[in-house]
Amino acid sequence: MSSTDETLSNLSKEERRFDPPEALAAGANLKAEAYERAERDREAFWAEQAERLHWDQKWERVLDWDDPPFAKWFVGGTINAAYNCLDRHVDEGRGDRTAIHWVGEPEGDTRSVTYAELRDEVSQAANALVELGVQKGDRVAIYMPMLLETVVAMLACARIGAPHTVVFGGFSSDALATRIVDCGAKVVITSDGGYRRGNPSALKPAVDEARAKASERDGFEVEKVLVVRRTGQEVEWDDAVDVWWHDAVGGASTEHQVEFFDSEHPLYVMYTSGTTGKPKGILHTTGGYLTGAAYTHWAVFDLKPETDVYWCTADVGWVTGHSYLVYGPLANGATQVLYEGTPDSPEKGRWWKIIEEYGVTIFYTAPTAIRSFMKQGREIPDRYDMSSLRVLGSVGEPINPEAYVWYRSVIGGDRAPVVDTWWQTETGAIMISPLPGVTAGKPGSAMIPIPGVSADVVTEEGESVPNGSGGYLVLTAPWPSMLRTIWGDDERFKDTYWSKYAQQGWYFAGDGAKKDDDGDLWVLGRVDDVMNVSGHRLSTTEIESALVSHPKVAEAAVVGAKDEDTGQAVCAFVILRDEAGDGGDDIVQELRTHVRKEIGPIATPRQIMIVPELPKTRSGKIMRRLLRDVAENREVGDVTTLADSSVMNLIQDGLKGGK
Ligand code: 6R9
Repeated sequence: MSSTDETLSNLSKEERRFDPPEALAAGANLKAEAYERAERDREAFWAEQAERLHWDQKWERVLDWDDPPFAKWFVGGTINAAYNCLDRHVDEGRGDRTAIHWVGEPEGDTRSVTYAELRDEVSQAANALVELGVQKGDRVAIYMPMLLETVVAMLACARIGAPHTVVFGGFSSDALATRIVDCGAKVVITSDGGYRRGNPSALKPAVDEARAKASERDGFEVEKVLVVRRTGQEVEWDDAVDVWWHDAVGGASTEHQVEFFDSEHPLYVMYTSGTTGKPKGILHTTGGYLTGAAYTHWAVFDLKPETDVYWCTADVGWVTGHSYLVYGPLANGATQVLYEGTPDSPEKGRWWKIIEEYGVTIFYTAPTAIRSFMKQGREIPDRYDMSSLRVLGSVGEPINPEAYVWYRSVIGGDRAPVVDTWWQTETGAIMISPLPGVTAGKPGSAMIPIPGVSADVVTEEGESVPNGSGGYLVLTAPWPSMLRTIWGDDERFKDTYWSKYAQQGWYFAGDGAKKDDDGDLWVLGRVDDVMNVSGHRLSTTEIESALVSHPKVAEAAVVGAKDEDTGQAVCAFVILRDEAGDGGDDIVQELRTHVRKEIGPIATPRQIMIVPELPKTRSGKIMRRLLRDVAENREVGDVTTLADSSVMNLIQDGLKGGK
């Protein structure tokens, strides 16, 4: 047996299965029959999903795929995303339902708004934007913390047909300037600052800098900056450009005549990093995107809008915040929590306290957060009553089996199923996931595509791999919430996603995946995270999971570093659990032996470095590129997209100091 085969069979040795709870299965929104129904007539299935929304004019054709890869969905239909997220609920008698329980970071600083109240505020903001000169088709950049006004700003843009581009508040002024210029944003919406880890942190100065950079570097002039007052900190003010939100929006009328746009009207541009330095502006349009977001939020989380309290911890500056904090839940009339701050402020149990206080029933977060809670130990969550939870979600990277089991058991009380949801900025909505009332969950596997979606794992040549083998993950049929292009760069759009399997017309996701013996999918991470050691393909994720399954390990990141002998060698960066102390003298050897035992000799790390932190982006993805720099003794590259750019110093200082 080759080492690769050995690795594969180790993977499929995961024998734990978790059946859906009986009550959940009995009352599930989507039942097993949906898979077959969708397969029989995919377009009819999607048309049925689009019926969840209000269309002013119904479409004439479900899908126009005459000029691939440029898709048009629900051709001829007219729709307004903000109307669907708000007015429709009010018109249909749900106006008094709480839309959002907003929880500020400072304790006691909370505000809950109903659908009717939110509709009024969005109408005011829409009127204010029109007053500032924003018209249908103009782009608006949003650079905000997690405030109610952030959601209001996004929906106000949607209401008037001005595509928004939300830039994560942790990004630098440089990153902001690049995005403003790339999509030509006329107006920027921001705030004086926000609260993080107990302190106000400024945002407006970065907007001032970005505006100056855009002007000096590219001759691009931002016309207006709309500023929400959140922290009350001092801000520089340019009367010709800056406008206070409370003046412009607060003083506007709550009456705003809604307009319905073509189904393919641009809804937003979300920038995501590519393999080159220039970020890609992923374009999503209205009808198909909203259909995908609403359907998946309802099906994958089994949402019951009358009784559920939903909470997604993602930042709105990330696609998950768009689909599963704004558009999906609001289109479905859900009641949800929106939390401003960090998980450990003012104390480590803050998230669990919020779950207890608001009776959260559906909770959606990222594996990186779960692993950091594992590191702190179960005593903290155990202090809170989280018996309200009935479905748990995971997104952003593969969830290690140990983290999955911990999540299900400690947070979900051995009761709530975990849905491991695979998707991308580009896919707009969840593509591969268990269904909580149907699937027997398997720790570490995202299982199979949801009804309506068609995926496969294929070889370089495009042949479907047999069960038990790995390859590239592809989506083999168009879906409504698919990206329409890269803003201003159709060629890059075709090249990046559609050229590898041009003949077959498949979407290349850029992820490696495997099918286990049952045909269930295991997403292994980006193809560029796949290492090649002595000609054997090894996944960083698999070795990370092996490390995390050791009782002393909290988190691990693995990279392939250049090696004279083997091409690449496995280098691991490991954070130990608090209770493991410094791990003991033999910790490195102990971990190497553990990996060898778990996966096989070929996977044994050449080097294991014990570190205090790992470099992560705001969406929780480990920036392996930077770790590769350390492993290959290079100067560390660009750190601007890190959530905390001082982490690399911590790691390097730690390594110099011993171990
Ligand atoms: C939603 C989001 C997309 C990439 C994707 C993959 C990784 C996301 C995953 C997962 C394994 C999951 N990814 N979810 N890998 N299992 N459940 O994360 O979008 O920021 O565009 O990242 O994230 O590598 O290709 P985005």
